[in-house]
Amino acid sequence: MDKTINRLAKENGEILLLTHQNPDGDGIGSMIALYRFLKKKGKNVRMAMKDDLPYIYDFLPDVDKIEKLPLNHQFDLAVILDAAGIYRADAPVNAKEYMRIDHHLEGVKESDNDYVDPEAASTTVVVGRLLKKWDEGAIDKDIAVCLYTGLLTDTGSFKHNNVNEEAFEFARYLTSKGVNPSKVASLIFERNRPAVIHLLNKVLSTLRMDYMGKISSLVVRRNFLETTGALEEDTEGFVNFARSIDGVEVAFIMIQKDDMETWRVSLRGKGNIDVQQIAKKFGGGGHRDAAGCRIKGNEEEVREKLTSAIQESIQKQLGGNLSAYTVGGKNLK
Ligand SMILES: [Mn+2]
Repeated sequence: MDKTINRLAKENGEILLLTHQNPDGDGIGSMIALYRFLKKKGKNVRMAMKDDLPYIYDFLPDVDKIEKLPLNHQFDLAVILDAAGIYRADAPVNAKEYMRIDHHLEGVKESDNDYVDPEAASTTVVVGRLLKKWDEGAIDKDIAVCLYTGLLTDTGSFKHNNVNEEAFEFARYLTSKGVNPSKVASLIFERNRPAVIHLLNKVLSTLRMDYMGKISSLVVRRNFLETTGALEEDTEGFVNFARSIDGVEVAFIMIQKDDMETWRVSLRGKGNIDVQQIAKKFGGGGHRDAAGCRIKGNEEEVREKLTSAIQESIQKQLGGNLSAYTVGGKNLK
């Protein structure tokens, strides 16, 4: 952590902050929090990402300062937040030096100054530690709101099994800095457009249960987006409906991309199965309970591939002891 602070503190050139493609609350929150802090420290800093800002995060400060990748410019230092490596920016990034601040399992070592802790509930927890150590007094309400946003979204509103003592301690701390938890939650989760609920209706109708109800899956076809007028980013969190089913060990949602043959897959576990291992088989990654990957093929092929890989993983990870781990699942239809 000290190395990371020292490296940032001594940089007097141009710093670029980045996050991953399909940015989420943790990526955006940690990027803006660090941006505002570095500005206060008099640094020459910019932010950029490849995709548009999901509108649910439009209440965060300085979102209008986020530039679009690629930038035709060389920076002195590029820092990617909440991502397994600079490659996750998914666009060319030109800098003399690279650095990574993150909480994902595994990933690329960008420099000796990286700060990665897979035990942290969110990247904003990691950034919070850095900022507190560097200059606690510079953490104002705006920075705290950004940090809280990452904590809230990456823990699934404090429901996922990455929630630990530090997560609550950090939430308490940010509240003391002026964050209103109810207001932030409402801004993020309670501004759906009717189109999103119409989309959800279509997606839920694709529900399929496999392997004695231990695997559940959902599909988002491109035409669902077209007919409802909803956006791909609106599918955020849909996979949790599949996960919420009694007896399910692994849930996934597969989202069809523009080219019609690529599927963006989100996998979710309930603590017993490490879904990051499954995503890894398809070139993806993530965390124990939440991971993702991309697979090419037609809908049925991809769904089958995933289902059999998950089944294999459940057998391997739980052995012959399936019933011992699974509560419920008796009343499945
Ligand atoms: Mn994260």
